[in-house]
Amino acid sequence: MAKFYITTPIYYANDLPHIGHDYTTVAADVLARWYRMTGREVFFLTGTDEHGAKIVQAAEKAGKKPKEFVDGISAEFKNDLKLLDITNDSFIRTTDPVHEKVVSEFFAKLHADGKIYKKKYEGLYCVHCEKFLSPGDLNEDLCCPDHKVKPVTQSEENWFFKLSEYQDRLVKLLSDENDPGHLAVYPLERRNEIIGKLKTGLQDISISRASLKWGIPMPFDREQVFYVWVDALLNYISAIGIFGDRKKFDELWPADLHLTAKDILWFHAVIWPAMLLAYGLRPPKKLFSHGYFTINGDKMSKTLGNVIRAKELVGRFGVDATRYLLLLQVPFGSDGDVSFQAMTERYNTDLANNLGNLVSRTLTMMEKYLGGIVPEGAGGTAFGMEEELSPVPGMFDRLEFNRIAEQIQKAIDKANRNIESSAPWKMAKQNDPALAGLFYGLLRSIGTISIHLAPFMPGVSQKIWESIGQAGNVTAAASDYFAGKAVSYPVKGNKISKPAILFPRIQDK
Ligand code: ME8
Repeated sequence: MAKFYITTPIYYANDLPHIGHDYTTVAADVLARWYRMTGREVFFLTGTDEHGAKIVQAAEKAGKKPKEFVDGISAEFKNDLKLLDITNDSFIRTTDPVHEKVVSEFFAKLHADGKIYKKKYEGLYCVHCEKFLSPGDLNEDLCCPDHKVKPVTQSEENWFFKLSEYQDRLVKLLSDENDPGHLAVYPLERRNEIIGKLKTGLQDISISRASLKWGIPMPFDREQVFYVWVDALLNYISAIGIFGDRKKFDELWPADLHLTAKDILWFHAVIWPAMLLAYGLRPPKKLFSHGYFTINGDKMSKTLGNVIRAKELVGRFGVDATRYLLLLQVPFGSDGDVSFQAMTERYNTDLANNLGNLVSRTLTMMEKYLGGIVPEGAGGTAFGMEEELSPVPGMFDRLEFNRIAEQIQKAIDKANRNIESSAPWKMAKQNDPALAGLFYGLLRSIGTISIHLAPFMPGVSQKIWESIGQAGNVTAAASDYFAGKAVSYPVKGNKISKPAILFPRIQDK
């Protein structure tokens, strides 16, 4: 089976990353872990986008040379990956020589094939978006609607890509599932918006800058550098060696899934596939664009001082809970508000009260009533837990992270309710012979829950798995479980070991 190739947008290295950026990466990591667990070989790519005017400005402000500046930011982004337990297989930087060579060679071919041309152009340029805006894009103050600053009139002789030639082809490959080059875009409402906009017409786009030095020089015109966006998009093929090991490239391309946020969907669903078609490559198979985080209703921004960074979340909740909480605030695909308070509430209800409590009281009572030894089992299933969690695989395929969490919480709740209704403290007093079966079922439930939580909370799931007396790795058990093989847990006679409190309650100040 071909490898599953999943990517995140490469992080723009003009500032320190915040949790909006980490959100996409955590989502990609959860999926990568899920696909590995279910038997796929995965190649998960992330990286940093390091050219363009905004980098020059930011470097100047920091009193550094652009390369020195992006080296620092790229390292900061890598720190976030470590902090969040991200298992990317590769990390690409657009200043890597191998990437720069790919950009040059890719466009040298488009140049030779007549797919690009030079023309004089005057337009309204927003330096923050790094793009020309049409008058219709401006808000009522004649400013860029995203950055609230007036664009500058810029006139340049630039190279243009004949994007307009791909209008019909793009409409077809985005809408027709049976098209051999079909690119599936989710959520469907955003796909429909893209198709609607495409049908109103497509302009050729400028792919070079004459007034900028910090970029990849064009091999056929030394006065110009490539526009940062076309340079950045090519990371998805430069990182897998399009002009290197062709076998590796063919194994991975077309990508199975590009994750993006909604603001950059046009680049990924229109410009990128057109560039690939022009070169003679198949577009990626699937794009999923997620929504935007706001903080207490406001856009995250340094000016407002409301930026939340991964370090603060991990310091407060720990890495596993941070991953869980980041993904579950809003349905993936929708916009939503995040706040420390909402995350703390969710941490206390889902993790401290529900999951933590289930594990803690089950194991405490096991020690008290059964000497901490796994008793004879009542058989394979436990409280219908496996049925309860059976929709989860389909939810992973549809990237419904918040629904997975709901499903898992329902399962935990069910096990907790079983404790309440069975009242093992009374059963123990009465020497009820059913006590052993009840605890066997609870341990089995806890094991099943940890298997399902493993892609979100790899560390905590492993701890829970070991606490019910299991040796080995929870992900290995999960692989067998999802392959439909019998997995033996809990194992009669094994000793359980109660972990330190998994999720200490947090008082919100
Ligand atoms: O766009 N909520 O990089 P980037 C959710 N370099 N997601 C957010 C967010 C928020 N508040 N803020 C940022 C770029 N993101 C380009 C990509 S790919 C060839 C080049 C998301 O650092 C953002 O939309 O500005 C994007 O998906 C990712 O973080 C990186 O954004």
